[in-house]
Parts: sequence; C-alpha cells; structure tokens
Amino acid sequence: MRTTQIINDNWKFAKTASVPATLPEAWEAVTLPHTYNAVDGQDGGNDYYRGTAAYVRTLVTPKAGSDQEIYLEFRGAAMSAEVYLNGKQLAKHQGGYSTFRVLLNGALRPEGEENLLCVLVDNSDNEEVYPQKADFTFYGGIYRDVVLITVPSTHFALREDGTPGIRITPKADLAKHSADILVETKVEGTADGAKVTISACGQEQTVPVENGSAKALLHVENVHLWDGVSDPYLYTAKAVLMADGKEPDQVSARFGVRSFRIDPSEGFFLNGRSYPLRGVSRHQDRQGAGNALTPAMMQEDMEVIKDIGANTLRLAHYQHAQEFYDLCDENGIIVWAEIPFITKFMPGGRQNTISQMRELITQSYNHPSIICWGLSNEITASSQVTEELMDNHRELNELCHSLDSTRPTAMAHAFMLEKDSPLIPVADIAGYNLYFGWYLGELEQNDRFFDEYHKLFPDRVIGFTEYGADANISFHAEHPVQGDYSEEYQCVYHEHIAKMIEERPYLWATYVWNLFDFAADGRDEGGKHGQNQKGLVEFDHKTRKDAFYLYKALWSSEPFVHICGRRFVNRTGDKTLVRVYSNLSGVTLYDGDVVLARQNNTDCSQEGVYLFEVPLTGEMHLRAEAGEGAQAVSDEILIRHVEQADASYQFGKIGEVVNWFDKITGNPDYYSVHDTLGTLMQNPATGAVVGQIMQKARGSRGDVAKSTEGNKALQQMLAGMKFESLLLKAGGNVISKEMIRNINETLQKVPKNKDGAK
Ligand code: GCB
Repeated sequence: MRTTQIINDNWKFAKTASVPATLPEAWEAVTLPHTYNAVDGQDGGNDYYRGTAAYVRTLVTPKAGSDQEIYLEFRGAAMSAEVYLNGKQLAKHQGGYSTFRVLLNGALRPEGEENLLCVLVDNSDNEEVYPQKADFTFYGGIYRDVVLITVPSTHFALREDGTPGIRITPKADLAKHSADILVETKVEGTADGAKVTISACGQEQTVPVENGSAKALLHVENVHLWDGVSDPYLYTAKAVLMADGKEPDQVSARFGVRSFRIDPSEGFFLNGRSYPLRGVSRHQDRQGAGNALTPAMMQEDMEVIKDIGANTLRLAHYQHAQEFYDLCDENGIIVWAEIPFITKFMPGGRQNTISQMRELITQSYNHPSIICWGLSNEITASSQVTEELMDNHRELNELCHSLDSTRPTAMAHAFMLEKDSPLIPVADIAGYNLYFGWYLGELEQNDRFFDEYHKLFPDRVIGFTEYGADANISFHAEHPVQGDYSEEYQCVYHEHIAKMIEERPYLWATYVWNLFDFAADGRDEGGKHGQNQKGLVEFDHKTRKDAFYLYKALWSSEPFVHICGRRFVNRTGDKTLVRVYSNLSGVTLYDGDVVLARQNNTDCSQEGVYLFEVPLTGEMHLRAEAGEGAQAVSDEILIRHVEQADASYQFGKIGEVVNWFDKITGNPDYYSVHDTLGTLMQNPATGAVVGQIMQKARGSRGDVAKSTEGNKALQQMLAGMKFESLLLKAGGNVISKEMIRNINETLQKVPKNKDGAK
C-alpha cells in the first residue's frame, strides 16, 4: 500500500546557489511552507531578492521492500527547482505553481540511513520561465507542502505532470436526471494481468489494465448535480489496483456532475438555467506570509468570498494550491483557472507555457468548479501580436483541447488590443481587462467599449475579466475624483461598473480586480509601498473597504446593512453624503434617536445603494436600520463637522495614476513626459514633438486636443498638467503605452537649459 508523509519540518535554509556536502547546521532553521520574500517582496522599491536559495534537510531512507518506489512530491517550489540527493542532481522543474514528483530510488542510501536532500530554488529573472513581467511579487521558496511517498512498484501513475493517477469525466443528461461517469486510471510498473476495481455513486466495475491504463464507464440514475453555491454536491470515485493477488495501490478523487454552456448574448448557464457569473479575482498571498499560506489562511479567504456572496472566482495569474480548488468545489464557486503566460511574450518561454498548461490541466482536471483554461493574460500589454505569439497560443489552445474536451479555452485581453485582433478568436471565449475611470479615460468608456465589441461580434462570448480602482482606507474625499485613492472614489467607480454590468447580460462572467490587496513590490503609490490596493479587502485579508459591501448588497442573501465612511470621521461643509449599502428593501437613517430620512429600494437609482444627503452638524452618531423581525439589522458610524479639512485624508498628488509597467524614469537634465505641457511648449524642439502628437490625437479621437481649441482657461489648466497624464487621458485607442515610452525617449534627447527652462 501507498504511504505518504508530509516533510515540512527540519529544513535548513540559506540564500546560496551551492549544494552543501553535509547538513549546514549554522543555516537558518525553517519549516515549510516558506518564502524568502515575505518581507522584502512586500515593502516596495522592487528590490526584493530574486536569486537562488537552498533548502536542505536529512532524509532517512524509509523502510521499503525492494519492490517499492520512493518519491518526493513538491506541491509548489518557486520559480524553478533542482532536487539533489547526496550531492547528485535528480530533477529540475520549471514553474513555480504546480506539483512535481521526483523518483528517489537509485540515489537513496540503504534503509534506515541518512541522506542529504537539497533543493535549490530560483526566482531570478530569465527569458524562459513565466511569469517574468507582471504586477505582482514573484515570491521564491518552497511555499507548499513536500510529501514523501512510498508505493509498491506497480501503482497508479505518479510520474508524469504531477498526475493524481485518476481522471473523472462526468456527463450529465439533464432531461433524464442521469449521468455517465467515465473514470480513467493510469498504471505504472509491470502490470501483467492486473485489474482495477473502479467505484463511484454506488456503482462498481472491475476492468483489466491494458497498455498501462484501465477505465470504466459508470451510469448513474437520479444523479445529484453539483449546482453552484446553492448545492455543491460532490461524489467520490475510487480505484483499487489488483496485481499478483495483492492490492498494491489505491487512489480516489472527488468530482461533481454538472453541465454548463455559455451563450454570446445570454451569458452563462449552469445545469440548464441562467446563472450569471459575478465575482472577484484572487492572488495567493497575504501580508506577512507572502505566498506561504497555511490551510487556515485559505479557509479564511473562502469565508470572505462567501461573505461577499460571489459565485465565481478568477484564480489569477497562475495555478493555485489544490486545497484552494477543493474549497471552490466544496462551496460551489465557479473557477476560471489560468497559467502565468502574462504581459510580455518571451519566444524562449514557449516550452514553459506548454509544460505549465499540461500540469495545470492534469492536476486540476477533476475539479467541477473549474470551467475554463486561461491561455494568457494581457499578453499584448508589452508585446506585439506577432506570428510567433499567435502560434504559441494556437499550440496551447490545441493542447488544452487534446487534454480536455469538456472545457473551453479562454484569454483575458488588455484594453489596447484591437477588438478585431486575430488573437481573440484563437481561444473559445474571452474577457477584457478594462480600467477606464481609473488609469485613464472615463467610466462610461467601459460601457461603450463592451457595447461596441458586442455589436461588432454578436456571436462571440465576451466577459469582463478585470476592473478595479485602488483605495487606501486612510484616504477620504467629500468629492472623490479618479486617482485620489480614496475609499469613496472606489465606491463611485464600482457603483458605476456594477450598474453597467447589470445592464449587460451578455457579459458571461465579471471579476472585480481584486478581492484582496496584494503585493506588487514594483509599486509605490497611493500612500503605500509595494501593494496593489485595488482590493475590496485590505492586505490583512480581514478589513473590508466600503466597496466590499456594494457587492455584498448585490450578491449575498444574508440580510445586512452597511454605512460607508466609518473611517471618514472629520468632514467639512454644511451637508454630507452618506452612502448605505444593503440587500434589504428599505433603510432608515438616524442621528442618535432622531430619524434623518427613510428610503425604499424603489426610490434608489441603483439596486443596493441608498444615498442620503444630510445636514452636517457637530458630532453625529449615524445609525442605519433595515429589515424587520429576524431580518432586522443595523450599523453605526460616528462623523463630525470640522472647519478645516483633515489633511491626513488626502493623498498628496491626485491624478497621477501611474501603471506599474509605466514607471518612466529618465535623466532629469533632459526633458521627459514628466514635464508639464507648458514647459515642453516653451522649448522649440520639445514643442515640436508635442505639436506632432497633438496633431495625431486631433486626427483620430483626441478629446484633449480638440477640447482645448479656443478655450484659454482649459489651455492654461492643461499647460500645468504633466504631459504623461494628458497622454494617458487621451485614451489607449489613440496613444498606447509603448508610444508614451517612445515619446519619452525622444524628449530625453533634448537637454534642458541650465535654468531648467521652467
Ligand atoms: C492588469 C493585470 C493585473 C494587474 C492589474 C492592475 O490588467 O492583469 O495583473 O494587477 O491590471 O491593477 O493594474
């Protein structure tokens, strides 16, 4: 029989690339899961350690007969790993998010003796292993479990692509309430005359092993469907191997019976009924821990997902822990799964996209929660659509279909990818990541973008794979504006998008970017270092921002009411806007015992959103009450009138939303896009560059250029704005980020006068 033992303890760790000959007692003692970037990968400056590190421990050769095989299973070693036993290299694995196994036989010392196990991991930059360019920290380390497996030499498959050895393909017949369950197993070792007994849903079949595989088709009547969040019912399939009169091995896996389809105009259908997918994205990290998450932390994340009431998750931008897909299965959450083929196409990385996809599908195939395989994310953000890039995608697409005929392939595109790009139809379905109203452009551009796309391609399935706005809970604004990082602008932004989604049922799935703030060590903005703050929940994974409750009001059936602005205590003016989010049909707002106002949901301009404008006087104890009887709920906050605006609520430089890959640096003695339009216009050389660009903008869309004509006040205001912000405002269809970089390079050739030409 197979035995497994988790060996997370007694490791020694050092940032080195050398394999020691004996146990390095003086090294730091660590217990897995572990990352060496938990601190420096989260503090900003983009200077975290990206290099090689060694994890070393002794491993006593387990008791095993001569017919046993001994494997080490690594469930996550980032980003690349080399495994050495007693100084000999046994394996090399490239990809930081998937399981791989190493056969130790042949390198192990005799039973009971100590071996020296050393794993070199490496998260340094290279041109082969994805991800290399993206908006998150590329943590290094052995950050998931390591397992020692001892198994008779004839056993269910362990060697290829981290396979679970059993593959279950349920096919539901909704009309007949029945299902066919295909259970396939692979067997390794000499298996002459071997048989496998396969059982599931009360059915059982014993089948022969032929050419290393055995499969059975089971038929189930009155099948209990896996039906999303309302009834995520799971079955278990079991396979028992019989060889030489013994039962050397067995495996089992859970599965769910469900059917789905996606309609280009009506969206997603689960088990025959319309089931709009509305949810959030998740990265696998958290403050203090990096990506070395414990099962308890994953469970906590799932509780937050249930609290907000999402029915779908985009597990971005790579393969997540199997435990997390398990949690999604158990809680009925539909999952978009993907590999880290992201931002920048690397011709040398093609093999790696293939191996990461093979592993993702092989290891995650049985999860009913997963409904599509994401080929890439915003791959054109830093690359052109070349034939090579297209071909890589075609190969990946075919690979997915050959490994899995039951799920569509998908891609998430950047806004600057033309709607008619030949890349889009390579995958079966798609989504766009749009940030109009945050990085650039207006909120309404999101609406227009999708309407245009849907009109152009009514037969294509399109979703909203990312949208969001950063918010720091320390920042507040009575009149929130794009780029102020205030909690209030995040509400304004999401209220708009939530409404626009509601009005577009053709959007088959929508994902807030992101449920949680996450580490992006390249970022330094919005009053925080090293974080992307688009989360609806802070990086502690506990503190909910106000916008969290907007979605809870739309998605959750748990009665609640939430008054926004509990951190926005000091307010100026004689009136203040009080936002209340609730999924109940009416809200009464009090100041102490005095009723200020009452609203029914029929009075609201938007579902779940109650807006009260109330006189601001002294210190106010606001309380919102909603629901009756067992459903009665209330929430309270304190606000106060002050004469002077609270300076701590404001982020210094409003309007400078700089994308993580757009940080343009340069020589300060030369002109750059960081100079204002006015400064650039004063110098004949840079003025000519600006003139040309404005001309181009005027020729295509150029709101900025057009609207300045004949309007002196506006021209003055624009002259005071940084050229980069103006270019960003012009919108991605006119001026791409690559162009901004090129413009900057041109400007950097022009020296400033000694007096700075200011
Ligand atoms: C994107 C990326 C995501 C970033 C996000 C952002 O489009 O896909 O990885 O974190 O934008 O916040 O800029």
